[in-house]
Amino acid sequence: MNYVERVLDSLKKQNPNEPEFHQAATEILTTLAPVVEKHPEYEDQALLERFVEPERVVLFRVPWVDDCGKVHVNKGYRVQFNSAIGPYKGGLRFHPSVNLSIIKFLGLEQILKNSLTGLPIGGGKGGSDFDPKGKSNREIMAFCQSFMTELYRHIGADTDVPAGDIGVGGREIGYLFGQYKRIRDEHVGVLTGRGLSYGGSLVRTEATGYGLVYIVNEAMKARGDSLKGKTVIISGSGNVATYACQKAQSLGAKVVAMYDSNGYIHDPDGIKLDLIKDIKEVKRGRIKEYADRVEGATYKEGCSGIWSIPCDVALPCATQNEIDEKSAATLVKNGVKYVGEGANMPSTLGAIDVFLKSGVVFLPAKAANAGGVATSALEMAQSSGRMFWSFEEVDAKLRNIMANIYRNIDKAAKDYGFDGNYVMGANIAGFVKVAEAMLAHGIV
Ligand code: NDP
Ligand code: 2IT
Repeated sequence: MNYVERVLDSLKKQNPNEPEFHQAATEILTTLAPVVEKHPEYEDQALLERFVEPERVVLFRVPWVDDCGKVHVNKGYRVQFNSAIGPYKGGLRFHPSVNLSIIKFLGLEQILKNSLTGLPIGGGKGGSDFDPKGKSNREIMAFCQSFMTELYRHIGADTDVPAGDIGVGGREIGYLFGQYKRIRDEHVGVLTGRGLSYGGSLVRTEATGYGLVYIVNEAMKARGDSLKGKTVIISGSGNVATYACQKAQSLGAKVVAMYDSNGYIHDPDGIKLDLIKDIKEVKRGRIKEYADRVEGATYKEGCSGIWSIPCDVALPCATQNEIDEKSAATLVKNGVKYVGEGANMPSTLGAIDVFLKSGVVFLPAKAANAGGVATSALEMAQSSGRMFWSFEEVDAKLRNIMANIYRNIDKAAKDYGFDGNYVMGANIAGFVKVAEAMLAHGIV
């Protein structure tokens, strides 16, 4: 076995029952083989072994009381994975599926994503198996306050800066921030995605979806192509999906399908985004309602059917492993040309293989959805500098960051002889900087 294989093998033995973590580590490490070959000092210094082991894992109890007076207990997590290039940075996910494997896969991905932004942020991730669906505002607040009553001692504006992810948006960040400030008596940039009235940044809400479309657009431009007139499918209907849809439409694309965790809608005339926002953001309802309100639109139960709708561009923006090998093959058969991952690890290893072998332009999550965390880092900069940039300023910086990411992953892929393979390009470009910093710090 070579070095990479040995590290992967031992990771699987030491961390059994963590399939998502194994999947992310496999995707990353197998592409790093050519880098490791060039740098024998990595093996001497056990760099890969250190890279895949989180610096710290915090697991805690989150007790809270519902509106009927019943006491509940959830699990809370924060994985502080790697702080070589900056303070730990990464979102919090509240979803019943959350477990250590999922938080670790997200944390590992986050290290390289954050490195790709070119900004000084390390990698971390956290969350809870708490299910926000159907909960009252008071219950959400009670949960967030209890969660922060433990988390506050592990985070800080220069230590670890959480943000949102699935199930954690502006409302939750507000309650979490309020409790942190009350306990610590500090009004600092300890969370990003804050409201504009208390230190948030313009564009952070839109950033992940906008950034995704910006990088897809870069890849299209490089091929003399554009989004104008293209048919697009977007999975999910949350934060990332909504703003990916808005930006794709503003660049002339026709988005014809979206979903939530129950099923998908197909509107051949083009999705009316205001209606989606009203149903999902304002009423926190189900996407099914869209088909009741729009003539010509249809709703189907279940999610995977969405990938059988023919499209030029597919933007998975919901969750991990939403595109398997079979769905990938269907997309290819129906002529998809570009796939941009808004969600984290939405394609299985088999699906990625299908896309790469079919010549689809595949932009992997750690590059394609980095606009969110990049804008979080811009929020941190504004907080530290006690400044507030305009929408245009932040948007221009985001656009520039996404264009740089595209250039860097394209170049890294070419430099290592894998032209157009952005899985290789993103992993290598992200890793090299982290590895350099880790080596400089000695054995820590
Ligand atoms: P939201 O909670 O705002 O939206 C999530 C969307 O995905 C909802 O439509 C939800 O459906 C759907 N969804 C969630 N879980 C499942 C599931 N198991 N099966 C089917 N559909 C599901 O989250 P975000 O938009 O913030 O996050 C979406 C993805 O983007 C995640 O992978 C996240 O890690 C990633 N991401 C987010 C960033 C951010 O800034 N927010 C930055 C980078 C990546 P329903 O409404 O039914 O729950
Ligand atoms: O997956 C991600 O990059 C996020 N959920 C955003 C993290 C952040 O710190 O803004």
